[in-house]
Amino acid sequence: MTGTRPLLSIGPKPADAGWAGATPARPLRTALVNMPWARVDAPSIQCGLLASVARQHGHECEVHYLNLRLAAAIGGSRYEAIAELQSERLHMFGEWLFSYAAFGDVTPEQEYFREFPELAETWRGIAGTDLDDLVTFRRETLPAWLESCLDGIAWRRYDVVGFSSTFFQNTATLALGRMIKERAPEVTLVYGGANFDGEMGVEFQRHLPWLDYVVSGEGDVAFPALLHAIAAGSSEDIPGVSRRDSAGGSNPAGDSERLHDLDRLPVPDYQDYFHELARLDRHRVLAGTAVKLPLELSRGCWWGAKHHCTFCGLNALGMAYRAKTGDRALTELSELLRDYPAVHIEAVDNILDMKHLTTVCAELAGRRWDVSIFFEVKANLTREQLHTLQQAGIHRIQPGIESLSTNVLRLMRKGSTSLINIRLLKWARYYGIKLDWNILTGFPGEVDADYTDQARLIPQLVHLQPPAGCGRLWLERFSPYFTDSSLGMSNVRPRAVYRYLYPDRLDHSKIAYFFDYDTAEQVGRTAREALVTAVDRWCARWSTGERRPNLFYQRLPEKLTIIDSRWDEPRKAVLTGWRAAAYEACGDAPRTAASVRQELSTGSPAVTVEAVGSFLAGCCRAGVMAADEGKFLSLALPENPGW
Ligand code: B12
Ligand code: SF4
Repeated sequence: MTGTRPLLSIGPKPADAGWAGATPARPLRTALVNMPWARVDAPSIQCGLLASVARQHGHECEVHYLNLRLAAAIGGSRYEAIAELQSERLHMFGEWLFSYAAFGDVTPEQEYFREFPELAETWRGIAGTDLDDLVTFRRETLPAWLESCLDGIAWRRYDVVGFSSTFFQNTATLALGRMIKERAPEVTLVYGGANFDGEMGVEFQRHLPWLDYVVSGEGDVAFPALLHAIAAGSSEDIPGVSRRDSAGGSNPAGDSERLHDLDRLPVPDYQDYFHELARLDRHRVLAGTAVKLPLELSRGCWWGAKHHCTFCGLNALGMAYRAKTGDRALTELSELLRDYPAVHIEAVDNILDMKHLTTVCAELAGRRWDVSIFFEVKANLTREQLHTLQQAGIHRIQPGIESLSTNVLRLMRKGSTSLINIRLLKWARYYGIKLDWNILTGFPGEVDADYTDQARLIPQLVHLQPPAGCGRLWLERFSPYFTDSSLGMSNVRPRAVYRYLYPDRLDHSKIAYFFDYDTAEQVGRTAREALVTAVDRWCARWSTGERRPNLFYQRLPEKLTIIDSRWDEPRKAVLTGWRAAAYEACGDAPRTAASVRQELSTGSPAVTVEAVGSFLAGCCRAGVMAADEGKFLSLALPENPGW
């Protein structure tokens, strides 16, 4: 807990002091705003949660989904194409589009186009027009749309308007705030969200006079405390809240207090999202995409609290793991599914709570709801655990695989190995669980062999789900690579793109989230290209409409038949006796030859460790088993679906 002074209201639990609905001096009329380019196929959990919190503390609160309005105005497909535009070179196109409305000319458009020439083609794909039209879209269409937002909502009727900003919502958020302040200076503006954490929020506030308050960190305690203070006319310091002082400067106040008992959070209210969707042309807004309901069961990261992955931008202060109880989690999930017309759930947790496997997931498996749930998980889940997830309706996971090289995984402190990651790929395929994963490269300390070994391994894995791609890691604020120069990143500086988005009066090193850096490059081009080519080929095998490559085995009396269609010429091998048992013994977890020999010893005392080791090595040469650091993992899946 970062806050030391008592907050304005007194809660029953000392650990979460400040968390309670003490009656405010007067109920405030508040609004929260979700700006472009927030996704349109899901309500905002930030706004939905803080709206519930504000109401719980006696204030009125409405959420304005202006992202949906823009999608309705320009068409959902075009909106989504801009919002989802990914780029290895980080052009932050959506942010650039609204930066003119926020700040006027920062740099001439032509300079941005010179830095990112690929955008001409991208824009043609999105809008079918040229760069002149793009400039008109930026200078006229979007500012006019913001004017319509200004006119279309009676902002004056609110005491407080709060903007939530994560990802590429920032310039739109800043632009509309400035316009509201010009028109209705009496309305108090509060900014929060990941884009305002730490020194970023302080720097924005120092230079942008329309930011009355900025909340850094979690808002569940700080936001209602701030509303109570505004209602009471108090200027008492609140941890995490920086306020514009009378001299125009800001008054930084550290990080906000965190709620320890997450069961005490209200359920997020998504009504305003569905009302707005119903008011607008739903089909135009969503362009055929299904609505997802965000669900939060935990905060922080139980792995990162012990071993912060070197590239991970989660704020170390927010790493301490807190989770809702199983009962509360189930109640919340039931309420969401009961109250809203959606069957897709997306958990926003950084990592699944292992306790939830035996509580929430086991219970869900019994309920047999027709839902589809997404979760971020740790890659070391076992076959049984993946089975539980599948039965619980968790059909898509992001397992943080990041690499198939044990050395690289060590460099990133992932706590996983090549074989552990392959095991996950294997059993996820067996249970039909879709994976979101990538191969990351560029970690200081990598050597050629880390790349060439992966390139050699990949052709044997083509029956498993490929990564979305292979790309260099991004240096993120708050990550160990950012905070600890001994880890190998030097000359850390804001990514080039920021100078096209924000005026110079803001110190870009204080507002940037993504950074460029120098690092001693040890990996040669040939090794790098070998890996990229192997990944591309793997992806291509899965993207064609043809039959996917397969590697499975049939279990029959006293034999195991391996059927392999990963190659042009399908192959078949029959294993008998202890060899069949040894192959299966390496199915669920990586095993050493000695431990396999031990398992076999009851039935086949005559088999030596050497014989087992030589058989397993032969399986590796045949491409039906993978080995790493003295352990073996079989690659074929059982054909029998009933395991
Ligand atoms: C779920 C998630 C995703 C999901 C879904 C994202 C989505 N589109 O909805 C997926 C997996 C797709 C994803 C992808 C990415 N993500 Co992500 N993701 C998260 C995650 C884990 C949870 C966010 C969340 O919903 N939390 C739950 C809500 C309730 O908490 P909250 O956002 O912290 O909000 C609290 C406070 O910020 C504050 N607050 C928020 N708004 C407001 C407003 C006011 C007025 C006030 C007072 C307070 C306030 O109060 C809230 C409640 O306590 C966060 C990490 C984290 N734990 O926060 C990263 C995070 C948001 N992601 C991040 C990043 C960088 C990415 C990626 C670029 C990939 C990457 N390199 O990691 C992509 C980009 C996606 C895109 N749209 O472009 C960064 C964002 C940085 C930034 N400046 O915005 C974060 C913070 C993680 C990190 N540090 O690296 N992500
Ligand atoms: S990368 Fe994932 S597992 Fe690692 S510290 Fe971050 S959230 Fe935790």
